[in-house]
Amino acid sequence: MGDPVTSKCMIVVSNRLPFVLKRNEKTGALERKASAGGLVTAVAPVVVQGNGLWVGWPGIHLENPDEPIPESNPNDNTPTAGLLSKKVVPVCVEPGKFDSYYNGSCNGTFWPLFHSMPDRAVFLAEHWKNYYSVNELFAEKTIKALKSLLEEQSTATPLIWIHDYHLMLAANWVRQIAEESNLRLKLGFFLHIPFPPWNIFRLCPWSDEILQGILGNDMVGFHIEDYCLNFIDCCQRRLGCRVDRKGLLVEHGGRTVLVRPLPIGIPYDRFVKMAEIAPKVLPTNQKFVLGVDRLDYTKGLVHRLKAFELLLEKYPEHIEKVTLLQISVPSRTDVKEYQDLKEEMDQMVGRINGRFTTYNWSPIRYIYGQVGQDELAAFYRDAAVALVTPLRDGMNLVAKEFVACQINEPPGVLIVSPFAGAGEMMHEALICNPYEVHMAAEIIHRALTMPEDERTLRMNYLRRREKLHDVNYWMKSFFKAMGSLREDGDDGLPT
Ligand code: ADQ
Repeated sequence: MGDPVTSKCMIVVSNRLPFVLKRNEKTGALERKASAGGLVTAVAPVVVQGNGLWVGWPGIHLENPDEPIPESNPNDNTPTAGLLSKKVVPVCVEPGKFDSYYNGSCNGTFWPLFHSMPDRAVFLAEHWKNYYSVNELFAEKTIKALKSLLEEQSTATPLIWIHDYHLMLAANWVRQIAEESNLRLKLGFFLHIPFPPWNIFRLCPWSDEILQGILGNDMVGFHIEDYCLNFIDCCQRRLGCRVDRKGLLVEHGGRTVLVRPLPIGIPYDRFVKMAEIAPKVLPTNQKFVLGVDRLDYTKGLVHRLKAFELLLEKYPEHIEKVTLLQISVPSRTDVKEYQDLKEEMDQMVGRINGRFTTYNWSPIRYIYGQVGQDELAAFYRDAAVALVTPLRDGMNLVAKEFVACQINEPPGVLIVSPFAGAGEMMHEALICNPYEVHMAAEIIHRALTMPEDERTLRMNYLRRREKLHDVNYWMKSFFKAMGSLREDGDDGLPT
């Protein structure tokens, strides 16, 4: 969609930098390693092309926090290629504290709670204390970055864009220090995961502080309106704020905070191009049902395998003709729940394969690892069906990437869960409640046997919507919501 959006003066603040640093075992030198994940795919190109800075944890404990960040490798073709080291501000946290903040609070408390899985959430005052102080540290680093940007561009009003549930408290401190030091800024926040309803959110012992922290921003964005309304409801019921549900506004501390649904998109044209040139990797003598996910309990992977097993049981005509290709990228591997999930997946794949494998076919091909973007595009392009069946998901970029890569005629079919943000808007997909595995098996069968003209009709609508609402559109919507899109509409730069 047109030229990419760039920003004159923007600081992105997120838990991780858009790449991680690794130490070369032989030379001891630091090297960059690309990360998988929604945020990087979406935001990195914008910071690369604009005059921005990125504040975040470098993925490694640096004994010397001033050790220079290496430049990207010349062969790097990831979204962060071209992000110069001077645009990167690492936040170094002592390992014990980081573990408590990240694995304890972020992944142990907020991830399950915000995905409406409170039984999995652990509430520990010690983790909260570290969450609090790491957020404070991020705020201090952000202020430092803000000062350096203002020195370079004294006339600009920098836009600070804080991301996700790791940093829900940071805005308040940034605002406070900026006001004391008379610094200009605009603060925006985007939550990449769902915001839960009041009856779930209220279980958090620190709910007031979280709401107050988020309300330190001028604008708060969520993927869909449901999450906006949940947030507004919590502000009213917990803090007693005056709210406007229609206008999506919350009054707090003498300011009015804008709450906006900003559904994230993907770099659509880049995926189409990748699909056009990626060599074939899948055999053509059978149909592939594709799953691509981080290995996470929210993604509904165990339910998915069960549904596929039921499909083979109920419809044996698919035996030797259809294969489930499940690609799971390792995630949060130090957390026990994730280790348990890996074990469960390994066992299930083994059991189902043991049950159905014939001498020339196995029902499930399971890749536990990250795959390259070109290979991923080829999988998306050549799969007959994509199974995007999370139990709960903020948006889900895989559904969108699959649709973008569907350049073959006739196209494949997207199956999506109504509990993903994507399921709220990709109406022409087959909608599948992942909890009822028998129904899910029926829907996979329906997708595999859908007439060509229906597939084409559905996919055309899906592709059109994703092309229009791509990642540039998302960025523009964010800038517009911040009231900082240039009036002349020339280049979409925030002023
Ligand atoms: P995630 O939970 O990481 O993101 P998702 O939106 O699906 O989920 O994004 C995953 C990204 O990782 C995709 O771009 C995908 O291509 C890539 N990926 C996944 N598995 C891979 C593999 N094995 N190899 C290579 N790449 C792989 C969070 C929220 C989501 C929200 C995004 C963006 O949980 O709901 O959509 O942020 O806001």
